[in-house]
Amino acid sequence: MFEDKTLTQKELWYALEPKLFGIGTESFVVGSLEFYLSYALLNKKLLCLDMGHFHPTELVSDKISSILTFSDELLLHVSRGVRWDSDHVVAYNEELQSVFNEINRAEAFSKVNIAFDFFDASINRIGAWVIGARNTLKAILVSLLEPVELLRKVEREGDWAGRLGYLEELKSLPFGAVWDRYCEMNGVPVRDKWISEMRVYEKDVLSRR
Ligand SMILES: [Mn+2]
Repeated sequence: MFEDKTLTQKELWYALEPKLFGIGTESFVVGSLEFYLSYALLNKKLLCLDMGHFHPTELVSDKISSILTFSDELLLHVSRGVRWDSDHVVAYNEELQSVFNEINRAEAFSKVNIAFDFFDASINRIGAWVIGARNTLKAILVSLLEPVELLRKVEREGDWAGRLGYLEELKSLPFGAVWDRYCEMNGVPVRDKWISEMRVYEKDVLSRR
């Protein structure tokens, strides 16, 4: 569908982002998932999944593999929902991890265009940006640590208890040490050291504006 387009081309892409609104418009929302998914597939546009614009019990991680079955690419708005509202600072939570696990398991990092849009006007904006960016990168890194081949093998063998067992054991492996090492290798602050750097930047740069 988008075979002649790559991330390096400065071509204007159109994406449609469905939303489930919770304030007064429940009875009629033009940009529903059903409407935009159908429109995007029919008119060869990208569908954008905003992690904060679905029903609180509806998971974006559940939708990725199904949509990629019919669309070559996808736009992912990495965000954190609060009720039906989006654009809150990305937290490292189960759904964030599940989204990237799904992308990795589907070998779809080249098909999912990952984008940010989040803020919190009540906190330092550098802090908001860094917290959300680090959490997203951490979730991507942790997804890449998953032994997907092993999981596929036990699944193919019909060893469901084995699959669930591995998935559960994976959750408490020491991924924090890998993340720390990754930060160290890339010359960025390890663990909470970025917080003091943020404070210095706030004092020396932001306060002068
Ligand atoms: Mn959005």
